[in-house]
Amino acid sequence: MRKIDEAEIKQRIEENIERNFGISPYQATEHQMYDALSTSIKNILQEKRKAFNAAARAKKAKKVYYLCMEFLMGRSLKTSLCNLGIDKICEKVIEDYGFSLEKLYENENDAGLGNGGLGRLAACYMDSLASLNYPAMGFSIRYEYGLFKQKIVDGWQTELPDVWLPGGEVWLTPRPDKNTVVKFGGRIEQVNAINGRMEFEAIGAKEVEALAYDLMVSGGNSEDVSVLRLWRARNISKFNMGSFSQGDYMRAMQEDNEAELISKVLYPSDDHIEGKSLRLKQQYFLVCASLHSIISDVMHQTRDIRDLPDLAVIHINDTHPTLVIPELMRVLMDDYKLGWDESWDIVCKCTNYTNHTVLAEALECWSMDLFKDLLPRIWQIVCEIDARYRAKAAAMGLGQDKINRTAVIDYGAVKMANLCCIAANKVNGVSALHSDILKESVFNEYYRQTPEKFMNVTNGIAHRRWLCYSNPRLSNLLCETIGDSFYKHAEDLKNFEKFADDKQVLEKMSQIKRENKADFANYVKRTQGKIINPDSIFDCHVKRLHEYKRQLLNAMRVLYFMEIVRENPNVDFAPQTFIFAAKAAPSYYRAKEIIKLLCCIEKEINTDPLLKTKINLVFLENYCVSMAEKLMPAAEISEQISTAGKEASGTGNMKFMINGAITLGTLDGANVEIAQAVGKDNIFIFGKTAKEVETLWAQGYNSIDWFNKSAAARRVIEKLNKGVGGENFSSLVQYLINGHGISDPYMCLVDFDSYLHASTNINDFYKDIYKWNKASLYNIANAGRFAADRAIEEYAKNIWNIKKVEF
Ligand code: 26Q
Repeated sequence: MRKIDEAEIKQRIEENIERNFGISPYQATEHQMYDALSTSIKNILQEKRKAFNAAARAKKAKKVYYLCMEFLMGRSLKTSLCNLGIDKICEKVIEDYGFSLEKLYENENDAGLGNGGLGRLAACYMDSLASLNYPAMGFSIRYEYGLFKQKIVDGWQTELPDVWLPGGEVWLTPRPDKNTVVKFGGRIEQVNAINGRMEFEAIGAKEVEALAYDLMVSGGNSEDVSVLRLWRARNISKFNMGSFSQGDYMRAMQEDNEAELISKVLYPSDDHIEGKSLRLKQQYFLVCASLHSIISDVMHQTRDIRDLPDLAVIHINDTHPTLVIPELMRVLMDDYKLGWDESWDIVCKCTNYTNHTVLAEALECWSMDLFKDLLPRIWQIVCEIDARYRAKAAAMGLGQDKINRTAVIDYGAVKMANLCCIAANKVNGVSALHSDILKESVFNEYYRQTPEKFMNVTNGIAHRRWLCYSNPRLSNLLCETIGDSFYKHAEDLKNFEKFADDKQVLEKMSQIKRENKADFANYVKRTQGKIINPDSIFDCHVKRLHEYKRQLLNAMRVLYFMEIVRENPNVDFAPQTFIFAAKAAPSYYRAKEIIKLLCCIEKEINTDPLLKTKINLVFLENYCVSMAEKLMPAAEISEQISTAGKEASGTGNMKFMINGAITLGTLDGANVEIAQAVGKDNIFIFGKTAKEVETLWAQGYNSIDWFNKSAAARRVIEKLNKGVGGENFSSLVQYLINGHGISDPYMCLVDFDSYLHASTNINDFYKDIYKWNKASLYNIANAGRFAADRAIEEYAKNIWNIKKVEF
């Protein structure tokens, strides 16, 4: 890495402040200083990227193009400084100008262009790709508004727009040279080509301009910088002159808005799929513009489009960018004049698909009518893919039923996951358990047809961001004990096991956790006005709100503890703070009702002086990446309690683990592998397994039986019936035991007693600080395998077949 010194940083800052604001650094406001430093860093990254690109090109290196509708990047300044290794230098420079670097960081809005796990995973992978010197580019949409800001009003979630621009623009570089055009609708006409080939033209299609903005993602102590290209939609024709000349001024202006709507806002739901035309437009917009970039990138290096599979591999992250399959077919056939078979062969070689869910309601389907109208040429191609698949399946002897279930189009709907499984070179799940479920049930038929396609890559997190930079105290202790090699090689954390019986180290861990908890308590007080006791156990349940993640089960547990303490105020119960944070999809009523319940529990506790000394619950508003970075280092218990078989992987579980929190969880998603990694003494597992859940379900689950079996559950239900914090929750009682149709669909009642039991055990365990810290140490020491670096190495080797650019 080229050395960047203090003088260079100063010079760049001074130039930027002069150019942008016409002042000297000593006259700047804090925000102007933030702006100037960020611009300086962006420029450094751009220069690095240029050099890396030149090296990659010279080697004709194959590049991965990662397509995803979401990238939950969070803040850039701190990570970039740390990754470049210039945080200390910058701290000094900024102090010389009279500012604090820590405070400067707070000027940056989170780039919240994602809902949760899927988008954050994409962001972590960009970091690792750059850190490991793999040639890579990400593509997404430059949403004007990211995920909504959550405000709790009287216990209910309300949503406010997340205005991250223009502030966030500092990190974006407009790339007018990369702009392109995306066409929607129109009528497809077959035109006679000279050589007798069929050729197609879209008549009357609406054109939308895609404007490119690049965001640089630095690697940790590496030569590479990844680029995330974000597309913004703009009306191309500027104004419909026809409408103007007819005097229809308002209509002309309105049409202008319609195109721009495409990149206006991120869809805020990650559970059920609404077949909205705007969402399909967003997906095609992303795919079409990105593919244009990919192909022009490749055609800079070769004259023959047939070289595409040697130079490019496209990743379809969840089904949202599936349209890249038919779009690439269209480009190869219509623009490059290849035949069907040759095009199909290239498409199959170039595309790979990761699945992130097995929930039936989250599998993407599009209505045929919508599809046909919006994307007529793509529709033709999808029909042909469907017809050819059906013919092939029939020839293989598949029954009609199976053919219908596995084909692309069925019952007037286009099934995106099916299209991916048919076309993609590799299909992978995101944890061992999840990948097995894909093979055994959801994609079983494809697995039988093409077993070699199916892979597992267990998710990983950017450990530099989530450990080294978020938790400097723990990082320093690690450096003092095992050296700093874990920064580049997360597996080296394993060496920390040697200190498992070192009382000094264990005591230091206690001290670090206590300091981190105090920092977090201050942050909560400052930003949310809530008081939490840093001497209580921090038990954390933070993630999107969803029935399957069972925040309701946790709420039931807290209600039960409240009853116990009320009944016997002298009960042996170490003070505990239950920390919740979660956003609910705006249209998901049940999720909002659960937030309301949590807020009512909080209220009830706060009005009971006795209870308050033992139990505290806080619901933190507006959970986001920056909040998570402050919470993880302070967490002691990590709640990972989804119904087994439902959480594909989870990644929060890994962030907690690497910061020394102990998991209280079910055998679901990556928890299974966490349990294997740390051993049964260092994790608290409870509840039914995925297989048991499936069997119970198949037998006809009846929640009343479980209600009758559990005295504790009856007590909680009674409490819910009486009301919490002065509000009535009988509808949740209905949901759990008297609902019409299926009650308690995520089996809270089944796992309740076993959850209580495990909670009591973990609390007893906490009483011995050496035992606790030893378990915590084993968690840290074995978290290396959950680093994104490991996941990216697996993708590179087993799925993408790409090589690092060596220097
Ligand atoms: C689809 C169509 C229309 C509107 C929205 C969507 C949509 C958007 C986001 C559907 C799903 C998502 C996000 C899914 C997600 O975050 N899944 C999580 O992915 C993580 C990374 O692999 C896993 O760790 C989690 O287990 C999984 O739930």
